[in-house]
Amino acid sequence: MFNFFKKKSDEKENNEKKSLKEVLSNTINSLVGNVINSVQNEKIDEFELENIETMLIKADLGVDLALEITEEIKNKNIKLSELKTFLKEKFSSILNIDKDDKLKFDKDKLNIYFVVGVNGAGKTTLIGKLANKFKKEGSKVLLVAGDTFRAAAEEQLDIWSQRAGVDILREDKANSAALVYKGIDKARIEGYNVVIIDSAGRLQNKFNLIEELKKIKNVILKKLQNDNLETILVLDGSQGQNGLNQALVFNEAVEIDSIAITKLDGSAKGGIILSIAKQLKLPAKLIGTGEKIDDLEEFNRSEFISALFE
Ligand SMILES: Nc1nc2c(ncn2[C@@H]2O[C@H](COP(=O)(O)OP(=O)(O)OP(=O)(O)O)[C@@H](O)[C@H]2O)c(=O)[nH]1
Ligand SMILES: [Mg+2]
Repeated sequence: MFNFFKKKSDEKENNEKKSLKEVLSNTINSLVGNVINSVQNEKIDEFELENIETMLIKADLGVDLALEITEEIKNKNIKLSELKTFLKEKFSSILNIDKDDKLKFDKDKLNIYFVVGVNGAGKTTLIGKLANKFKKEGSKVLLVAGDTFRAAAEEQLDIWSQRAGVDILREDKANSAALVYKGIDKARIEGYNVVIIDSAGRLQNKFNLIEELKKIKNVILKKLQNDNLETILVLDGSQGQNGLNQALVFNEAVEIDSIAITKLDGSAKGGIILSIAKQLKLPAKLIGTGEKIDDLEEFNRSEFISALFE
């Protein structure tokens, strides 16, 4: 079997849990299988080059990157028998940005994760899964119900906090920036080592909402001591290239450190991971593979490449 991502012991017990290679099978087909299968001739002709380009765009690499790759195949005169190796090297170099693909974490520090993204991307679910992971690893975890915008958002986070067995700071009719301020104080005083901050889903074109996110980020920065801070943008992996535009807007507003791609179960649009690495030099660090608490994988570049090509 494909030993794709490190198996946790409890995963082995759960026979129903799919391997990431299985979860990503559609993405793997679209990024590699379909591209290679669109070529028949050892010397790739113009028509086949167009097919390759179409397949890469369909795999959600984005037009620019698809064009760049197709041009390179043409200019370097890559043959069909060399295509797989060429793609492997190309994808590896795109992912090989100068940033760690592990979440920042230091057990002796306060680790603050600020989670942002558009409505329905999967922020609150991801927070539940992350809380569970940190709790299991022995951290004292506090969730901050910073989504004070949508009705029932705090309730939803509360349910996740109970599932994960972690604490939550929530307040009715709270101002989100003020609540975050309190949350960080509480964490310091009461010795938490992980704080995960939920935020309201923003349409990236809603000026006020983006301004509020900036306010929260500023509060966090002001409160920062010798802590780790990671601002995580959650993208819906079934939305493909839309994610790139979202990433641009959010990155400009709150400076994103890493990307979590949710709903990659069943999606063929995982190419977005490459396109964001290429355009924004931002690493994917987490992958959501379902709606349950354990449906979370830590992204690892080299294992992703192995899964794609081996
Ligand atoms: N299949 C699948 N569904 C997911 C995943 N992550 C989240 N979902 C579902 O996506 C929907 C939205 O998730 P939420 O976590 O509420 O999204 P959100 O970003 O917090 O949404 P807002 O609070 O409205 O902005 C829910 O029905 C989740 O169960 C995933 O990895 N896979
Ligand atoms: Mg939410």
